[in-house]
Amino acid sequence: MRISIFRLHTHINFHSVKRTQFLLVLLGVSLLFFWFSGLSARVYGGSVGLGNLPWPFVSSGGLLNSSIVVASSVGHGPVGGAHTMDVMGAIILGAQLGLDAVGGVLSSALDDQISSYDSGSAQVNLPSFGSNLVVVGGPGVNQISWYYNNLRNATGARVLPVYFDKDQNGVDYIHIASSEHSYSIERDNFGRVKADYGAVTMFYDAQRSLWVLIIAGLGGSGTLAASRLLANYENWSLFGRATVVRFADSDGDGYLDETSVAESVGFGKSIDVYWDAKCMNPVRSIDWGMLSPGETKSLIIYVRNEGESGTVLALNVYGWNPTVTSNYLNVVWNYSGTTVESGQLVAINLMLVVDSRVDGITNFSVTIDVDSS
Ligand SMILES: [Ca+2]
Repeated sequence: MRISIFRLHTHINFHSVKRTQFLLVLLGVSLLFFWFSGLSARVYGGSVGLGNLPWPFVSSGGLLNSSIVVASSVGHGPVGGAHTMDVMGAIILGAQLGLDAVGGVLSSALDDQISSYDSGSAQVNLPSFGSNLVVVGGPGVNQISWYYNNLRNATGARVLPVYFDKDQNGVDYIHIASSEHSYSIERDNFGRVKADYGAVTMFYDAQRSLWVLIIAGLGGSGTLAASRLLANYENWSLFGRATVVRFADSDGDGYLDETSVAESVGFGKSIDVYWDAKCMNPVRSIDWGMLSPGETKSLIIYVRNEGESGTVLALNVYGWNPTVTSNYLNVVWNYSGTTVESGQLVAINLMLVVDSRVDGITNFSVTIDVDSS
Protein backbone atom coordinates (compact mmCIF):
# COMPACT_ATOMS: atom_id res chain seq x y z
CA MET A 1 0.00 0.00 0.00
CA ARG A 2 1.30 3.43 -0.86
CA ILE A 3 1.79 5.67 2.12
CA SER A 4 2.91 8.69 0.16
CA ILE A 5 3.85 9.44 -3.39
CA PHE A 6 6.47 11.91 -4.33
CA ARG A 7 8.22 13.10 -7.41
CA LEU A 8 11.95 12.92 -7.41
CA HIS A 9 14.24 15.05 -9.43
CA THR A 10 17.89 14.34 -9.60
CA HIS A 11 20.76 16.01 -11.26
CA ILE A 12 23.61 14.00 -12.66
CA ASN A 13 27.00 15.44 -13.16
CA PHE A 14 30.26 14.09 -14.47
CA HIS A 15 33.55 15.78 -14.24
CA SER A 16 37.23 15.22 -14.38
CA VAL A 17 39.76 16.87 -12.14
CA LYS A 18 39.87 19.82 -14.51
CA ARG A 19 36.14 20.38 -14.08
CA THR A 20 36.05 20.68 -10.33
CA GLN A 21 35.39 24.39 -10.74
CA PHE A 22 31.96 23.62 -12.17
CA LEU A 23 30.84 21.95 -8.99
CA LEU A 24 29.89 25.06 -7.08
CA VAL A 25 27.95 26.39 -10.03
CA LEU A 26 26.12 23.11 -10.24
CA LEU A 27 25.08 23.18 -6.61
CA GLY A 28 23.52 26.55 -7.17
CA VAL A 29 21.70 25.28 -10.21
CA SER A 30 20.41 22.27 -8.31
CA LEU A 31 18.82 24.56 -5.77
CA LEU A 32 17.11 26.42 -8.54
CA PHE A 33 15.77 23.16 -9.88
CA PHE A 34 14.30 22.36 -6.58
CA TRP A 35 12.38 25.57 -6.39
CA PHE A 36 11.41 25.85 -9.99
CA SER A 37 11.25 22.17 -10.88
CA GLY A 38 12.72 23.20 -14.20
CA LEU A 39 14.28 21.06 -16.87
CA SER A 40 17.99 20.51 -16.88
CA ALA A 41 19.91 21.28 -20.02
CA ARG A 42 23.24 22.16 -18.60
CA VAL A 43 26.12 21.08 -20.80
CA TYR A 44 29.63 20.75 -19.51
CA GLY A 45 32.70 21.34 -21.61
CA GLY A 46 34.97 18.32 -21.60
CA SER A 47 38.56 18.24 -22.67
CA VAL A 48 38.98 20.13 -25.88
CA GLY A 49 38.91 17.79 -28.83
CA LEU A 50 36.85 16.38 -31.68
CA GLY A 51 33.81 16.34 -29.38
CA ASN A 52 33.79 20.14 -29.50
CA LEU A 53 33.49 20.40 -33.29
CA PRO A 54 32.88 22.64 -35.15
CA TRP A 55 34.76 24.70 -32.54
CA PRO A 56 37.49 25.98 -32.88
CA PHE A 57 37.30 25.95 -36.68
CA VAL A 58 34.08 27.86 -36.26
CA SER A 59 34.48 30.19 -33.26
CA SER A 60 32.10 30.06 -30.30
CA GLY A 61 30.56 33.22 -31.75
CA GLY A 62 29.82 31.33 -34.98
CA LEU A 63 32.56 32.83 -37.09
CA LEU A 64 34.40 30.66 -39.59
CA ASN A 65 38.09 31.25 -39.07
CA SER A 66 39.79 28.48 -41.01
CA SER A 67 41.70 27.80 -44.17
CA ILE A 68 41.34 24.51 -46.00
CA VAL A 69 44.63 23.33 -47.39
CA VAL A 70 44.72 20.85 -50.26
CA ALA A 71 47.87 19.53 -51.90
CA SER A 72 49.38 20.38 -55.24
CA SER A 73 48.67 17.87 -58.02
CA VAL A 74 52.31 17.53 -59.04
CA GLY A 75 55.25 16.37 -56.95
CA HIS A 76 56.60 19.11 -54.70
CA GLY A 77 59.10 19.28 -51.86
CA PRO A 78 59.27 15.94 -50.05
CA VAL A 79 55.91 14.70 -51.32
CA GLY A 80 54.20 13.46 -54.47
CA GLY A 81 51.21 14.82 -56.37
CA ALA A 82 47.80 14.65 -54.75
CA HIS A 83 44.69 12.87 -56.02
CA THR A 84 41.69 15.06 -56.85
CA MET A 85 39.71 12.84 -54.47
CA ASP A 86 41.19 14.88 -51.62
CA VAL A 87 39.40 17.96 -53.01
CA MET A 88 36.09 16.10 -52.80
CA GLY A 89 36.74 15.70 -49.10
CA ALA A 90 37.70 19.37 -48.77
CA ILE A 91 34.47 20.45 -50.45
CA ILE A 92 32.16 18.55 -48.10
CA LEU A 93 34.16 19.70 -45.07
CA GLY A 94 33.95 23.32 -46.23
CA ALA A 95 30.21 22.97 -46.80
CA GLN A 96 29.64 21.60 -43.29
CA LEU A 97 31.73 24.31 -41.63
CA GLY A 98 29.76 26.86 -43.65
CA LEU A 99 26.48 25.41 -42.39
CA ASP A 100 27.80 25.58 -38.83
CA ALA A 101 28.89 29.21 -39.10
CA VAL A 102 26.89 32.43 -39.15
CA GLY A 103 29.69 34.52 -40.60
CA GLY A 104 33.41 34.79 -41.16
CA VAL A 105 35.43 33.59 -44.09
CA LEU A 106 36.58 30.18 -45.24
CA SER A 107 39.70 30.47 -47.31
CA SER A 108 41.46 27.78 -49.27
CA ALA A 109 45.08 27.31 -50.19
CA LEU A 110 47.53 24.94 -51.80
CA ASP A 111 50.12 23.41 -49.48
CA ASP A 112 53.06 24.72 -51.51
CA GLN A 113 51.59 28.22 -51.60
CA ILE A 114 51.65 28.60 -47.83
CA SER A 115 54.83 26.64 -47.12
CA SER A 116 58.18 26.00 -48.71
CA TYR A 117 60.62 23.11 -48.65
CA ASP A 118 64.30 23.53 -48.02
CA SER A 119 65.95 20.52 -49.64
CA GLY A 120 69.28 21.35 -47.95
CA SER A 121 67.91 20.88 -44.44
CA ALA A 122 65.01 18.63 -45.55
CA GLN A 123 62.68 20.92 -43.63
CA VAL A 124 59.31 22.41 -44.49
CA ASN A 125 59.04 26.08 -43.55
CA LEU A 126 55.54 27.01 -42.50
CA PRO A 127 55.16 30.70 -41.66
CA SER A 128 52.76 31.91 -38.99
CA PHE A 129 49.24 31.93 -40.23
CA GLY A 130 46.24 34.08 -39.41
CA SER A 131 43.64 31.33 -39.14
CA ASN A 132 43.21 27.70 -38.15
CA LEU A 133 44.15 25.07 -40.72
CA VAL A 134 42.08 22.20 -42.08
CA VAL A 135 44.61 20.08 -43.94
CA VAL A 136 43.31 17.46 -46.37
CA GLY A 137 45.61 14.77 -47.73
CA GLY A 138 48.18 12.41 -46.25
CA PRO A 139 51.87 13.11 -45.55
CA GLY A 140 52.79 11.43 -48.83
CA VAL A 141 51.11 14.19 -50.87
CA ASN A 142 50.40 17.16 -48.62
CA GLN A 143 53.48 19.10 -47.50
CA ILE A 144 51.65 20.51 -44.44
CA SER A 145 50.59 17.01 -43.36
CA TRP A 146 54.18 15.92 -43.93
CA TYR A 147 55.40 18.75 -41.71
CA TYR A 148 53.11 17.93 -38.77
CA ASN A 149 53.53 14.18 -39.21
CA ASN A 150 57.28 14.55 -38.80
CA LEU A 151 57.17 17.16 -36.04
CA ARG A 152 58.95 15.93 -32.93
CA ASN A 153 59.30 17.12 -29.37
CA ALA A 154 62.53 17.70 -27.42
CA THR A 155 62.91 13.97 -26.70
CA GLY A 156 62.58 13.07 -30.38
CA ALA A 157 59.09 11.58 -30.11
CA ARG A 158 56.43 12.54 -32.64
CA VAL A 159 54.00 15.15 -31.37
CA LEU A 160 50.94 13.79 -33.18
CA PRO A 161 49.03 11.06 -31.28
CA VAL A 162 48.47 9.29 -34.62
CA TYR A 163 51.09 9.35 -37.33
CA PHE A 164 51.98 7.77 -40.67
CA ASP A 165 55.10 5.69 -41.21
CA LYS A 166 56.52 2.98 -43.49
CA ASP A 167 57.57 -0.53 -42.49
CA GLN A 168 60.81 -2.19 -43.62
CA ASN A 169 59.14 -3.19 -46.92
CA GLY A 170 58.06 0.37 -47.63
CA VAL A 171 54.38 -0.31 -46.83
CA ASP A 172 52.55 2.68 -45.36
CA TYR A 173 50.76 2.33 -42.06
CA ILE A 174 48.94 4.50 -39.55
CA HIS A 175 50.28 4.15 -36.04
CA ILE A 176 48.64 5.10 -32.75
CA ALA A 177 51.30 5.93 -30.19
CA SER A 178 49.20 5.31 -27.05
CA SER A 179 47.79 1.89 -28.00
CA GLU A 180 50.70 0.88 -30.26
CA HIS A 181 48.16 -0.31 -32.83
CA SER A 182 48.96 -0.04 -36.53
CA TYR A 183 46.68 -0.04 -39.56
CA SER A 184 47.62 -0.66 -43.18
CA ILE A 185 45.64 -1.24 -46.38
CA GLU A 186 44.06 -4.70 -46.49
CA ARG A 187 43.58 -6.67 -49.72
CA ASP A 188 41.27 -9.54 -50.68
CA ASN A 189 42.21 -12.75 -52.54
CA PHE A 190 41.98 -10.91 -55.87
CA GLY A 191 44.45 -8.27 -54.71
CA ARG A 192 41.72 -5.65 -54.52
CA VAL A 193 41.64 -3.19 -51.66
CA LYS A 194 39.39 -4.66 -48.96
CA ALA A 195 39.92 -1.85 -46.46
CA ASP A 196 41.57 1.56 -46.52
CA TYR A 197 42.21 3.65 -43.42
CA GLY A 198 42.21 7.35 -42.72
CA ALA A 199 42.97 9.43 -39.65
CA VAL A 200 41.42 12.62 -38.34
CA THR A 201 43.76 14.41 -35.96
CA MET A 202 43.20 17.65 -34.06
CA PHE A 203 46.37 19.36 -32.94
CA TYR A 204 47.15 22.67 -31.26
CA ASP A 205 50.19 24.30 -32.85
CA ALA A 206 51.42 26.33 -29.87
CA GLN A 207 54.28 27.83 -31.88
CA ARG A 208 51.83 29.48 -34.29
CA SER A 209 48.88 29.73 -31.89
CA LEU A 210 46.45 27.94 -34.19
CA TRP A 211 44.48 24.71 -34.33
CA VAL A 212 45.17 22.21 -37.06
CA LEU A 213 42.83 19.50 -38.27
CA ILE A 214 44.58 16.89 -40.38
CA ILE A 215 42.49 14.57 -42.54
CA ALA A 216 44.73 11.95 -44.05
CA GLY A 217 44.30 8.51 -45.55
CA LEU A 218 46.63 5.70 -46.52
CA GLY A 219 44.98 5.85 -49.95
CA GLY A 220 42.78 8.54 -51.49
CA SER A 221 39.66 6.62 -50.45
CA GLY A 222 40.88 6.66 -46.86
CA THR A 223 41.18 10.44 -46.98
CA LEU A 224 37.71 10.73 -48.50
CA ALA A 225 36.17 8.43 -45.87
CA ALA A 226 37.84 10.43 -43.09
CA SER A 227 36.52 13.66 -44.64
CA ARG A 228 33.00 12.25 -44.85
CA LEU A 229 33.10 11.13 -41.25
CA LEU A 230 34.31 14.54 -40.14
CA ALA A 231 31.71 16.36 -42.24
CA ASN A 232 29.17 14.14 -40.44
CA TYR A 233 30.64 14.64 -36.97
CA GLU A 234 27.20 15.18 -35.42
CA ASN A 235 26.33 11.54 -36.10
CA TRP A 236 29.54 9.95 -34.86
CA SER A 237 29.93 11.06 -31.23
CA LEU A 238 33.62 11.76 -31.74
CA PHE A 239 35.90 12.41 -28.78
CA GLY A 240 39.57 12.88 -27.98
CA ARG A 241 42.14 14.30 -30.34
CA ALA A 242 42.27 11.62 -33.04
CA THR A 243 40.09 9.02 -34.73
CA VAL A 244 41.11 6.30 -37.15
CA VAL A 245 38.47 5.56 -39.78
CA ARG A 246 38.10 2.21 -41.57
CA PHE A 247 36.60 2.25 -45.06
CA ALA A 248 35.86 -1.33 -46.08
CA ASP A 249 34.27 -3.49 -48.76
CA SER A 250 31.53 -5.15 -46.70
CA ASP A 251 29.96 -7.25 -49.48
CA GLY A 252 33.04 -8.39 -51.41
CA ASP A 253 32.15 -6.65 -54.70
CA GLY A 254 35.46 -4.85 -54.88
CA TYR A 255 34.07 -1.44 -53.94
CA LEU A 256 34.54 0.16 -50.56
CA ASP A 257 31.19 0.96 -48.99
CA GLU A 258 31.27 0.80 -45.23
CA THR A 259 32.66 3.47 -42.90
CA SER A 260 33.40 2.75 -39.25
CA VAL A 261 35.59 4.07 -36.46
CA ALA A 262 38.51 1.69 -36.00
CA GLU A 263 39.89 3.43 -32.94
CA SER A 264 39.68 6.75 -31.13
CA VAL A 265 42.44 8.31 -29.10
CA GLY A 266 41.29 10.01 -25.90
CA PHE A 267 42.86 13.13 -24.56
CA GLY A 268 43.65 14.30 -21.04
CA LYS A 269 41.35 13.06 -18.30
CA SER A 270 37.75 12.97 -19.36
CA ILE A 271 34.66 10.83 -19.06
CA ASP A 272 31.12 11.33 -20.23
CA VAL A 273 27.81 9.69 -19.35
CA TYR A 274 25.17 8.75 -21.96
CA TRP A 275 21.68 7.29 -22.12
CA ASP A 276 22.55 5.11 -25.14
CA ALA A 277 25.30 2.74 -26.16
CA LYS A 278 26.00 4.83 -29.27
CA CYS A 279 26.87 7.78 -27.02
CA MET A 280 24.57 10.17 -28.84
CA ASN A 281 22.52 11.43 -25.87
CA PRO A 282 24.50 12.66 -22.86
CA VAL A 283 22.88 12.42 -19.43
CA ARG A 284 22.46 15.85 -17.93
CA SER A 285 19.63 15.24 -15.47
CA ILE A 286 17.52 12.34 -14.30
CA ASP A 287 13.83 12.49 -13.61
CA TRP A 288 13.13 9.44 -11.45
CA GLY A 289 9.40 9.86 -11.82
CA MET A 290 6.89 8.70 -9.22
CA LEU A 291 8.19 6.43 -6.49
CA SER A 292 6.73 4.58 -3.52
CA PRO A 293 8.29 3.94 -0.11
CA GLY A 294 10.43 0.81 -0.15
CA GLU A 295 10.84 0.98 -3.92
CA THR A 296 14.12 0.69 -5.80
CA LYS A 297 14.19 2.28 -9.19
CA SER A 298 17.01 1.47 -11.58
CA LEU A 299 18.17 2.70 -14.94
CA ILE A 300 21.12 2.06 -17.20
CA ILE A 301 23.72 4.68 -17.95
CA TYR A 302 26.68 4.32 -20.30
CA VAL A 303 29.98 5.76 -19.15
CA ARG A 304 32.73 6.28 -21.72
CA ASN A 305 36.34 6.95 -20.83
CA GLU A 306 37.29 9.75 -23.23
CA GLY A 307 40.66 10.33 -21.61
CA GLU A 308 44.05 9.09 -22.74
CA SER A 309 44.54 6.40 -20.08
CA GLY A 310 42.61 3.85 -18.04
CA THR A 311 40.61 5.09 -15.09
CA VAL A 312 38.56 3.86 -12.15
CA LEU A 313 35.14 5.46 -11.77
CA ALA A 314 33.77 6.89 -8.57
CA LEU A 315 30.24 7.82 -7.57
CA ASN A 316 29.64 10.84 -5.36
CA VAL A 317 26.15 11.78 -4.26
CA TYR A 318 25.72 15.01 -2.33
CA GLY A 319 23.73 18.20 -1.98
CA TRP A 320 20.45 16.55 -0.94
CA ASN A 321 17.70 19.13 -0.81
CA PRO A 322 15.91 19.07 1.51
CA THR A 323 18.73 17.58 3.60
CA VAL A 324 16.38 15.24 5.45
CA THR A 325 16.00 13.35 2.17
CA SER A 326 19.42 11.79 2.70
CA ASN A 327 18.01 9.83 5.65
CA TYR A 328 15.60 8.00 3.38
CA LEU A 329 17.04 7.96 -0.13
CA ASN A 330 20.23 6.48 -1.46
CA VAL A 331 21.81 6.34 -4.90
CA VAL A 332 24.01 3.32 -5.63
CA TRP A 333 25.37 1.58 -8.71
CA ASN A 334 26.60 -1.87 -9.72
CA TYR A 335 29.93 -0.73 -11.18
CA SER A 336 32.45 -3.47 -10.47
CA GLY A 337 35.37 -1.16 -9.78
CA THR A 338 37.48 -2.54 -12.62
CA THR A 339 39.55 -0.15 -14.70
CA VAL A 340 37.79 1.41 -17.67
CA GLU A 341 40.32 1.62 -20.47
CA SER A 342 40.74 4.61 -22.74
CA GLY A 343 37.86 4.65 -25.23
CA GLN A 344 36.00 1.87 -23.40
CA LEU A 345 32.27 2.10 -22.78
CA VAL A 346 30.69 0.47 -19.72
CA ALA A 347 26.99 0.00 -19.01
CA ILE A 348 26.18 0.65 -15.38
CA ASN A 349 22.99 0.15 -13.42
CA LEU A 350 22.21 3.25 -11.38
CA MET A 351 19.70 2.68 -8.61
CA LEU A 352 17.66 4.94 -6.37
CA VAL A 353 16.74 3.13 -3.17
CA VAL A 354 13.79 4.52 -1.19
CA ASP A 355 13.47 3.65 2.48
CA SER A 356 10.08 2.23 3.43
CA ARG A 357 9.81 4.66 6.38
CA VAL A 358 10.04 7.74 4.16
CA ASP A 359 7.30 10.24 4.73
CA GLY A 360 6.39 13.78 3.83
CA ILE A 361 8.82 14.29 0.94
CA THR A 362 7.22 15.33 -2.29
CA ASN A 363 10.15 16.64 -4.26
CA PHE A 364 13.90 16.74 -3.95
CA SER A 365 17.10 17.42 -5.80
CA VAL A 366 20.54 15.95 -5.44
CA THR A 367 23.82 16.07 -7.30
CA ILE A 368 25.29 12.84 -8.63
CA ASP A 369 28.90 12.92 -9.71
CA VAL A 370 30.37 10.21 -11.86
CA ASP A 371 34.02 10.88 -11.50
CA SER A 372 37.26 9.74 -13.06
CA SER A 373 40.04 8.89 -10.64
CA1 LIG B 1 31.32 -3.23 -51.54
